[in-house]
Amino acid sequence: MTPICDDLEKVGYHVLPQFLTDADCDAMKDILTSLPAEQVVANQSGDFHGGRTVLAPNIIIHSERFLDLATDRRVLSVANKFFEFGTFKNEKDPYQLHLMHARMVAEEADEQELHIDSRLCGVNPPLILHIFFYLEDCLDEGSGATRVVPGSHRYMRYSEPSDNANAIPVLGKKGTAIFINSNTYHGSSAKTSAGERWLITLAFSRWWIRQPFAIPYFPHWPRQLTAEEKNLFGFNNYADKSLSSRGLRARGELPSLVPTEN
Ligand SMILES: O=C(O)CCC(=O)C(=O)O
Repeated sequence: MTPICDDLEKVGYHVLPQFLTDADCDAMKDILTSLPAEQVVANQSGDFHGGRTVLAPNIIIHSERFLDLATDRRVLSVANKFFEFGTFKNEKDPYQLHLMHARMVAEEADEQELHIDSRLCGVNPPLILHIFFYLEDCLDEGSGATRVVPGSHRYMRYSEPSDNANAIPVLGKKGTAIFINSNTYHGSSAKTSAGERWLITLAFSRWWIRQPFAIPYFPHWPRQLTAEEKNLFGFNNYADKSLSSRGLRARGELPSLVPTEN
């Protein structure tokens, strides 16, 4: 995993082809396209995600396949290394699952504004690691491929329209994984080709960052979680309600109002 982490440090991203098999991609896409309408958000023109795009949030609760991807050893070994700088020597569980969602870009969608998902430009030690998984081939201009601005993870400013000139599309077959330091400017490119382009986003953040979705509070997981998975998903990053806000244990067990079974 060293070349991946070297690239994450030097240019802010690394592209790994054939991370998922075609069969994995097809099975995941089948799950996503069968989600009930209330589980997906159709974005409107002017929304952050742009018109002609769909977002399926919190997909981890929909299938063991997504759970397995979020806990994939290959992914976690990159995360272990990525978060090493900035972690105290004896600190346990320095990062947590931040989010896992899917995004569909339909024909004639405009390019997405270049942005950073860490929300803090140029921050180092890095705060968040994103991994994008292509469920479709993105082999040509017009296929909606993710664009990245190499080196922008170090910029002490936010993206501007002029950065578009330095954005390069990540062309790759379905199954490609893009590991990206979440400071790196990126966004999908315009889609002019026919059909839908699906992508899964998986992200990990340092344990003290608020998870944008209430991941440990989902009551119905697709399967029983292991203790290790509960740690990874942030179940132990919330102080118990019986302790003061700066209590003896900064990282307590989940408050008892949360169902502990499954
Ligand atoms: O669809 C893509 O290629 C990138 C998506 C993205 O940047 C995001 O959802 O924040």
